[in-house]
Amino acid sequence: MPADSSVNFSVLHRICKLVVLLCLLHIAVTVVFYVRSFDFRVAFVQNQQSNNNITPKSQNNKPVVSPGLEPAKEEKVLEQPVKKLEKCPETSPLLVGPLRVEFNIPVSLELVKKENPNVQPGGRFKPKDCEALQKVAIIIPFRNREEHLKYWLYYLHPILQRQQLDYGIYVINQDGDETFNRAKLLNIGYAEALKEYDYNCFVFSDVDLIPMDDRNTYKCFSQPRHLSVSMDKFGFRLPYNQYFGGVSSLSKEQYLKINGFPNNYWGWGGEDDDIYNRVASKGMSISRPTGEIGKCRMIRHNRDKMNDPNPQRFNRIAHTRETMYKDGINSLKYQVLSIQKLDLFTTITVDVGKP
Ligand SMILES: [Mn+2]
Repeated sequence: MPADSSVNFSVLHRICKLVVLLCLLHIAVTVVFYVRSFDFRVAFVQNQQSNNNITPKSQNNKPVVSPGLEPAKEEKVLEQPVKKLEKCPETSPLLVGPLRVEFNIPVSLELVKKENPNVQPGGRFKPKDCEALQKVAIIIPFRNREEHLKYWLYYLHPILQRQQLDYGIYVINQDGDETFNRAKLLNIGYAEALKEYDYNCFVFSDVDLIPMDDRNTYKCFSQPRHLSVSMDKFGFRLPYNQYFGGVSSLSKEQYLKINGFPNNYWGWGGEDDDIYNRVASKGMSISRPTGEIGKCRMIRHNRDKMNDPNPQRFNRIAHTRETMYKDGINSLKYQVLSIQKLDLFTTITVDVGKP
């Protein structure tokens, strides 16, 4: 055998040794990782059992984020999402679009309560899985309309929850039999709701108006919003361009900019046009949903007692720009007679005085 081939053979021998060594190393590393991942899985199962109160979302997320952590560290990471929620998306993924709205089957408060187990006393709610973008107080001027209120709660609570709002329902009940004063009740709702929570948006809704599409979000926009834009009562059309009645929303800033609403419109009509004038005089415009999304139904009813058309309304509307700084949230006077935190709403009964 020539010397050449013996050298070749010894080189080959070394290479083979190296390959075998590498293979062993590879197997060793694989075994170590396999055993460690097995340990971790056991630890995770234990974690799950001892942390049943943690939301399912965080349980699913954590092991993916940090698969190599020891059990003790893992627990610490799991606690965090409970304290700091992510902001809710601009458009809620829970919306379903057009809704069927009917008033022929009577509904009871017990039924509404059963169907909305997540609503807290006083009619409060906030989403569990994300931080709501707005804190919305919904103000309903009220007197002797219990039947309408039941339908309103029946339809609105599920809608408002799907809209992922941090909201509270305030029914402002005018005591006594004097002439009704819608706008003053709205002012009172604004003032009373703020005593309770740091709301930044106010939705003012008549008790008999139900939206027919949950994409009509009960929140605030960069301009004051008119929400009840196509009511069945008006053939699903806006009765006139300046119409601001029914359901509207103003942010706290927008509301304060116009000094709130007038306190001296007694009886039916005019106060919504006065509010429109206030908004326009401050250079703001009215934001609205499309006619399709803004469809809503009004519960049919006869005119209430002590809410006849106000004959002074035309004269008052003509002078909004002069009167709005004297008459509004800065001149509001009333007396709270009672505050009741019920399961589905807060009732505030007030003495608003008389004309
Ligand atoms: Mn009505």
